[in-house]
Amino acid sequence: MKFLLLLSALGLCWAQWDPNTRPGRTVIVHLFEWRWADIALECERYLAPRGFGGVQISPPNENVIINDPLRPWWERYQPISYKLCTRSGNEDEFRDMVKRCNDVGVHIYVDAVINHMCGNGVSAGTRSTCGSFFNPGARDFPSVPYSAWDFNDHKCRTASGDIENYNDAYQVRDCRLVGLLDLALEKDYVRSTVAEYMNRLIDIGVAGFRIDAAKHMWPGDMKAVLDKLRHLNTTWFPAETKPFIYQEVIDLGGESIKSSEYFDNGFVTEFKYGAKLGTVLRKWSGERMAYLKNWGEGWGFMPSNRALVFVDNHDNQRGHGAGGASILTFWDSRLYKMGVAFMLAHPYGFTRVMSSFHWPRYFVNGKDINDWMGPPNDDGVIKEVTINPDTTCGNGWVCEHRWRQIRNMVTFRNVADGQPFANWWDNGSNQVAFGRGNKGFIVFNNDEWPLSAYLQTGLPAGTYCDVISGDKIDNKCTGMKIYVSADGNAHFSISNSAEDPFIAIHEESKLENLH
Ligand code: QV4
Ligand code: CA
Repeated sequence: MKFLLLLSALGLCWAQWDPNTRPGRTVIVHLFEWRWADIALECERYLAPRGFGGVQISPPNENVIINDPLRPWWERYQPISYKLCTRSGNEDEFRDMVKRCNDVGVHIYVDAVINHMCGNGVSAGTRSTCGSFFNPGARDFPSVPYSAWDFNDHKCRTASGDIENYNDAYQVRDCRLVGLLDLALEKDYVRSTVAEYMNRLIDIGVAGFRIDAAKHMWPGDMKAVLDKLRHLNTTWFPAETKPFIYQEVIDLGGESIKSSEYFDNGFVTEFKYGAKLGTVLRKWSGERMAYLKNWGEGWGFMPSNRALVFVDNHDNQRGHGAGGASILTFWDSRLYKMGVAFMLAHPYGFTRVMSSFHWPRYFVNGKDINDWMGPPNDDGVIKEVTINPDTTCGNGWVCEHRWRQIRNMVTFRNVADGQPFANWWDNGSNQVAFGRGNKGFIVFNNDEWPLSAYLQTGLPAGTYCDVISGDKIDNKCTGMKIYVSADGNAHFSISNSAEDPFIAIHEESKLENLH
């Protein structure tokens, strides 16, 4: 504790790198486009009981209303003001969600769109989700207020005013990303205005922020904003707690801008993670699971204590952003479950699970021309998330976070938290296994033939329920059982045609010996 006090005395408090989840909760879920009322319900009925640490929410600030195409999901990445009213709900509903989720130990992480305002091509008189007037052509956003002085038009050196070359760091920061009006974050007025918006959210009770388009802001400008942020609300957080910061920086290598430039501000999204994991599980480019033995920094990823990791995100699950065709999504459900399970079992990084909505993909020349489609809605009003008797979601919500294989691996990660990567085994091909100290063990068969092996699990002797094929309920296994002998060995048999060709066991899935 003394060390911590010293750190904080030196102003080196590590908090912006502390995810601020409750102890023993190690995973956040992105409830993409959910309404605040539904998130509050999900915190209470599902996320808290299942040990989720938090929720990344869609941008809560007023955005432009786009009608061509009709209400695309990406209209929420075109701010009009920092008023808390969007299709997900109004300020009262936002406050209610934050309080109810915090009260059950599930924290809220806000998607902060602070690099820009709406697109340059949006015409004046276009409506916005809170009815605010604005005029992009005149750079006039009176509800903030921002005026022409507050944008980078004068600073950008490209002919179009848009980013034209991602190898020129000046363009990437000072010009418009796909035409989005670029804020002058070198100005104290803009920094203070952005910080005031984020501080209002901190006072309401949020635990941290995803910084959208962080690559497009100078790290120093962003630090100037972060240094203006208050500590978290002590109703739910210890005094002097800083907000958790994770910055969206797409760095697959080969560009002028590097993720490491942003490490001093907080965590950074590691986009190589999902791209590489998808390639390995699809067995593309000669990749095989046996190569995952040194997964993490060994694969050239950023340090684990700066990495926000995910299998897919709201962009690359629909061909936006980075990752390409290798990205696994709910559309590829069998491999997707394997990928998410691998991510949640492996100690590398801080993990985020995606929770999506369905849309009717329609490919023309290999591109989904429906990639813009927004959330399930009735004439523009986002549909509520209904829960089916089998605990899946209805109304077009995918709810990957409620799939047994995924929610049980959230428990696995929580149980294994802090335990070392151990007992790696592979068959030189696509059959692998590894453990987490003496708390958990997982086995994958991604080969075209059965797996049958005696493996050292590192676990205490006993009968364990496989949490992939079932659950442990009333001290019984609804799925497969695994028998670990006194020396820690167990036999695993996995058919290559199994619905889910992987097995996971952990301390809490062990049956009690009832004498
Ligand atoms: C169009 C033209 C532009 C033109 C402009 C004129 O393409 O050349 O200058 O009109 O106004 C939408 C449209 C896009 C349109 C733009 C309006 O798709 O065609 O430009 O609006 O300017 C999301 C979507 C974008 C969407 C944007 C704003 O992905 O398609 O653009 O929201 O609505 C890079 C970044 C990374 C970014 C990623 C997508 O480094 O930060 O691209 N990811 C984040 C978010 C992402 C969001 C944004 C950033 C922008 O995850 O969801 O983009 O906030 O890799
Ligand atoms: Ca910028």
